[in-house]
Amino acid sequence: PETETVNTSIITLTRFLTEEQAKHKEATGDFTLLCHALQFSFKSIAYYIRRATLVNLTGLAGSSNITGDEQKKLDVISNDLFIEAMRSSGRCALVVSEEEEDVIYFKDSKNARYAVACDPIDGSSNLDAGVSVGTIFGIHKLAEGSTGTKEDILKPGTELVAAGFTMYGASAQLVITMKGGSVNGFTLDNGIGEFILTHPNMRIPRKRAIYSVNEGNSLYWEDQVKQYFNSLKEAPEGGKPYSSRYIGSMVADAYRTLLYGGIFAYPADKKSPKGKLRILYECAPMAMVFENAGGQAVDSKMRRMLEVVPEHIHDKSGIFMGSYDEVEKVKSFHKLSQ
Ligand code: AHM
Ligand code: MG
Repeated sequence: PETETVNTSIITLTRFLTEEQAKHKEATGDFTLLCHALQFSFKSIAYYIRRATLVNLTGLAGSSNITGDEQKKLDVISNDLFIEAMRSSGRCALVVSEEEEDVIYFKDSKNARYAVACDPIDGSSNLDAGVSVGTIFGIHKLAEGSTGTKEDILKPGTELVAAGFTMYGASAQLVITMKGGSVNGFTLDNGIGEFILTHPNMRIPRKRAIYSVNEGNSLYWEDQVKQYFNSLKEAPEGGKPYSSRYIGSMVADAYRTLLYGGIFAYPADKKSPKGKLRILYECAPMAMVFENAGGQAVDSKMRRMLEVVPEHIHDKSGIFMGSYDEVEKVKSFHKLSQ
């Protein structure tokens, strides 16, 4: 009879981070500790999302349940969890969150050298239907001698020391990349509560006939964007048109694009000339993941997304990201129209 073989040589995120730290002689362990705090917040958010419907966490914040208790919406809880994890790590000087109007400074974290941008629950309009959502994060290092100011985070994505996201889907998937490094994917094993390295050195396929965009906005698109997407619906000689896939949670759409290839876009348009997605905690971290996996990410002016510098913490941008060749095609349509 066949005996079940158990793989005992697994790489947990904890082990991975420790081994990464050992590669850098000058490392103090601060970054590793910060990542442990991130890991904790992802596990907690994943846990709450799984229980959401059962414990009445869906719906609007501010509403109350039968017993009159104040109910918190999941994105409020996730935001609180994330910020508390960053504060208690002692390694984070400031946080920018989609849920907070202003920068949050942790003045008690005297020796903190990092600044973190995050969207605690991206795609929250999907939450109540149980559709995949995610957390996006980007980590910057403070300037030499700085104790943490807005300028430490209003930087281009090229300065990010690490970035990634967690998708809460059928399982929780964590994707992380460090400056100049590869992209690694981990799956949360709920049984043992550990993120396990399941997708080492992720590489996005060079091309794939899948596009992901909210086509309901096409009325407002610029001509070159219309022409580009229309071209994908034409069948080449002996071939087929592209397939369309749109979840409406960027993390889920981006994760699929990373694995299968294709293009994800949220272009700037006549209704939203600056686009919808936020540079600091949506566009730049994703762009870093896509570039480090061999893909590309550009804004609606076809500038490299990672080089775009936000003026304000919640600044938005149009974005096209995906397989290398698919983004080249987007660029060629924009050149044609100039
Ligand atoms: P959110 O951060 O408020 O959830 O908004 C961001 C989300 C992205 O996940 C997704 O790509 C986009 O908004 C979907 O927008 P739309 O509903 O306009 O297609
Ligand atoms: Mg968001």
